[in-house]
Amino acid sequence: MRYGYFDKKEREYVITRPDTPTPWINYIGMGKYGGIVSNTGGGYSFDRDPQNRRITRYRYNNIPMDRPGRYIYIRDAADGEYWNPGWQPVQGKLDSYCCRHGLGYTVLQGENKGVASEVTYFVPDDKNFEIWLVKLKNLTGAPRRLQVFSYAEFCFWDAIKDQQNIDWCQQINQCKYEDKIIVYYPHEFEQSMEGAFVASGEEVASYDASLEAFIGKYRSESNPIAVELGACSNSTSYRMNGVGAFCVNVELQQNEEREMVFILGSAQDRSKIREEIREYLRPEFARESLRRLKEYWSSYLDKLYVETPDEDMNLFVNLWNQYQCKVTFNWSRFVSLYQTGLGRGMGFRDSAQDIMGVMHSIPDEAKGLITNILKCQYTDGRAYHLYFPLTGSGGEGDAPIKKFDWYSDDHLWIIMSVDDYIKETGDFDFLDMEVPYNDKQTVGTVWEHMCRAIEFTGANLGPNKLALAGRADWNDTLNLDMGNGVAESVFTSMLYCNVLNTMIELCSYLGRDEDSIKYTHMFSDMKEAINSSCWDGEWYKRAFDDMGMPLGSETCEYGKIYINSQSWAVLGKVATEEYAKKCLEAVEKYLNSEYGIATVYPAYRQFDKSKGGITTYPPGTKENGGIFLHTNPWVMIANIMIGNGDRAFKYYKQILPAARNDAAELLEVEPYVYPQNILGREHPQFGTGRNSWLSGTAAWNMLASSRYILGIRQGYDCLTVDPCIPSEWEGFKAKRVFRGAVYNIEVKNPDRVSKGVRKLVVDGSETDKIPVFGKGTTHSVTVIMG
Ligand code: IFM
Repeated sequence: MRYGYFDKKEREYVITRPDTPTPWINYIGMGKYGGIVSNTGGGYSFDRDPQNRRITRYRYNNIPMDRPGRYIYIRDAADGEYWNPGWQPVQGKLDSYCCRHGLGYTVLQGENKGVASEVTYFVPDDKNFEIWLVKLKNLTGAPRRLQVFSYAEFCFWDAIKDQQNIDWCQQINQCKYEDKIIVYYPHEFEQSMEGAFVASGEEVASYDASLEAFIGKYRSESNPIAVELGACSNSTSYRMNGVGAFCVNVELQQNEEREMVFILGSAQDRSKIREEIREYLRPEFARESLRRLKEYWSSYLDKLYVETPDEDMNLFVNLWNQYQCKVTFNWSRFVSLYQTGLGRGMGFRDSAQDIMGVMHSIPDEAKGLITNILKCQYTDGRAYHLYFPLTGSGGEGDAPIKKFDWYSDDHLWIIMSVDDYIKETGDFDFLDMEVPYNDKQTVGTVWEHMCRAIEFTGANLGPNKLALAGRADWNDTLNLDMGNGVAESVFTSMLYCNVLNTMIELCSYLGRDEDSIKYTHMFSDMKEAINSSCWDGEWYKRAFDDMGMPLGSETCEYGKIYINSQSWAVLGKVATEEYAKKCLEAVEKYLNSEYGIATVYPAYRQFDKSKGGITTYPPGTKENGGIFLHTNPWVMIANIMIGNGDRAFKYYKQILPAARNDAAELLEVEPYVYPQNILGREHPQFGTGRNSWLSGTAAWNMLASSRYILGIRQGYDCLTVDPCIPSEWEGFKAKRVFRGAVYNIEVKNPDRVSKGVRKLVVDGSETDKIPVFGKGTTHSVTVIMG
């Protein structure tokens, strides 16, 4: 079944019925103030940090689901009937309903009793507040008297305390009205002047600042007493719970249309709210700021545009995948409907990867985030697992601590993001920039941070000379450390090889010959260690547990073959040509399915403490044999590295959400973004997706599609176009902005090959390299494959 469609012209996903299988959400904001908005108005807001500066409340895992949210109630004063433009929470009958999720904004449109209503939610100009732009139109031939109510349920700014220490929070909460603004703040808190607020741009007929007064006893958001009675009670909340509820009276003549603005936000200084929002309360100004927001996104997307024979791919590469990359760049794995914004901050390894998904669009912001995460690195090279953007503090994650308190891979990923930034910008000076470590107040250059990351892994090897597993590697749930200190991760060893290759490439380019030689030795040693202890006959083993027993081997009853040690054997340039072909063939044979490639096969059946968290999941779920989508683009890239473009594209297409838009009932999650995981073949609900939006899947699919399938890659002193496409393609066109110059690329594939460039023509002359041109110039690139 279909719940909506892609509106390519408006760059929106349009949801045509409210009862989607799960709430289908969008994000507003640019990474500071913002929030989540579902297709029925559910969701919540926060300012810079959803744990430490929560603005509105959300009841996770609640029945009824997806409540509360940013609600507008419309009441017909003539007969008292009331409804919401987005259907929830009243769930009244609507003559028409539609939700339009756009880039950084969401529009809910509902029609009832001859009144068309529309609410647009967005954060203007990266401010610390959001606009609710409400439009009403009387479609009937007679005048109408309506009442519009706003609803935002405030949350104590520390969202964990809001749940844990209810008595304290409820005793100190204050919520008061003054001249069209309702402000919510704790009675006294570190003498802070911070607060949350809701403001109305219209004359206020009545208001409620007390949630209890607005809702009424034993009622809910679906039937608030104030809305039922047609007036709020002008309440103040001296304790308990706060709400931003206004009642505005509206009279509409026949066919008359009216716009009004409500603003929900966060204030550093409560005394300045009025001044900060004044302009934005005017509908014309609000609309103008929405236009600016759309302009921002056009410029964000403008750096890469492709026209391939595959429409779904075009839709994702040009729009939705790029959009999701920005959301993961903003919020890592911190805040979604599944990551609650409580406890788990931004992921170190996650951000390091997310950065690459936006590199071509916003390299300066990418540099900012790289710098921030480098500050999470310890002097010895390892890194925090998690960090909190508001406080800068770090955390360690959930995996059990036995002998080691570090994850074996976190620190290595940062090498990739730094290298990516340098290739995109040519800003080699960044390597000399000093960034503090998170301990001992020491400072190191970016280059030193990278070297220490390598050295940490090099200094922590196990009995097979492979990287020690630590608490876990990329697979957070593979917890092999039992206290003996000998468990080893083959994946981390391969990742180490991958980033050693990056270091070698960078050293050679920079003429750092000594370093280059050192890293070449380290790479050869590790490659040798992996090939001598981890080749299993048909594929690579995945790890050795703390008793020295292999995981991912034919000899294992469960967990015989794992995905990551096959893809990374190729990505790390560890596998010989023969082994690369064999192990990728094994992935196709044992792990692939029509909905994607599973992490492991056969999945574990019961808990096994020597393996840890992975065995807590039922077979076919998440890391235990589920299709953990983040890993799939790695297999695509590996296939491309061995020239198998047809297979890579098959893997790309089988997980492309747009391609499942007509079967959304099984997928359950949003068809416009990648979910983190899909239940695998060994699960009874095979094919169902979960945990949408925040996943490394976004960045890596962006890379797999644009840089590997289409082959458009940035280099230290050039751009490369080296496609590996389905052999049936005639070619494709692309536009790429690189270091300020526009490259209009045309790839022709007359011989219907997958890979290979026969001729390269730049600005009419045949050449073997696409140079870096000056800012503001435009160039043509023709690539003839063959
Ligand atoms: O790699 C991790 C990621 O950091 C957080 N989510 C789960 C992934 C796989 O375990």
